[in-house]
Amino acid sequence: MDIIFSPDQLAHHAAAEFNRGKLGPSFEHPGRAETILAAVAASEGGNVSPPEDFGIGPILAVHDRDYVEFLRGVWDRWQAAGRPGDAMPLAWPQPELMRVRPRSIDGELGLYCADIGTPITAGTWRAAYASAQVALTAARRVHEGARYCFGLCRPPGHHAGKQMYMGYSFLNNAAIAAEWLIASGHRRITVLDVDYHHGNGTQAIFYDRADVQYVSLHADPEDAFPFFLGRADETGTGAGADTNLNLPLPEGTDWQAYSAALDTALDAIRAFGPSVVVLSLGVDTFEEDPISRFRFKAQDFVTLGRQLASLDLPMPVIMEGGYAVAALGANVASVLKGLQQGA
Ligand code: SP5
Ligand code: ZN
Repeated sequence: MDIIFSPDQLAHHAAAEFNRGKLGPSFEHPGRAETILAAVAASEGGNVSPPEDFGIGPILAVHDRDYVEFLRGVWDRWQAAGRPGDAMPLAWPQPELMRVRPRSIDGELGLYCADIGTPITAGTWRAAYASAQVALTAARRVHEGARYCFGLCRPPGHHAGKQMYMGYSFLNNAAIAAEWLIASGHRRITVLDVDYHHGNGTQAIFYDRADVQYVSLHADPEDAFPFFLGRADETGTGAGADTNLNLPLPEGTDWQAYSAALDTALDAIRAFGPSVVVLSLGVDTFEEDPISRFRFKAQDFVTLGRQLASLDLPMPVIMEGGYAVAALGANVASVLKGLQQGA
């Protein structure tokens, strides 16, 4: 399977992240991409190519222009204001505060940011832009006839909304790929999200869309990040009624229980009838993941790949989360191996 990756993606490097009330090292760091790249390049025969540059157009097909301009320029403005650390908001506009655009950069950060775990650094825009181009390139390879293509996206994307960043995500790589496939003539696309966390951004982007189905298996948001979206009763709206399927699962879910829910997900995808499935692949379902609470064993990732292959559909594979760095590369390689072995 071809692998798409750009060294620009290493340019985002958050100094620290708040976790459990303490400032510690960021779980999402460049080493993740490096270890995934080493493992998949070894197991897939070293077939790594850089992304093509699709420009800003396909990004603006998903994200609001003011948000994209903000992301592109915020670091320079933060620097100009003489700030010594990574860019973080000081306040967030809860519904009781008017959502007007403040002049202060601290306030403006709060307008677009939704958590305290996603600092902006000198290389954030460069890395996020490259990550989106990686997803687009993987989508184009599949559009042009490849069965699978691995887009080694990093930073991840599935928490990013049209004008919102959170959960280590700035640009929604999977959504950008799905929208590009629709623009390229596909009539129905599914985004299947197997990251431990609910892909709130992807869901929100396509919630009223009849042509893009979003299907997600994830930790119940009553217990886990992103907390405020991902319930089973969120099924889509308007023209998108019944094109959203959430399958929240309890903490401690192991492969056996997950596999049964995945069967439900795959049935819904077959009923929708997409020509391509964009896979949002997180391996933070692993039992040793430091921020997650599912119980996948290493070998379960091969079985996951095989079960996904039973869909018998072309699939750009878009990397999302996974933070158990020692096993991260092997777990991703296992999914790709399982996909190619087939059901
Ligand atoms: C793409 C992706 O996987 N994003 C995940 C973002 C999760 N950010 C919140 C992390 C909070 C970790 N706290 C867990 C405490 C467990 N002891
Ligand atoms: Zn995740």
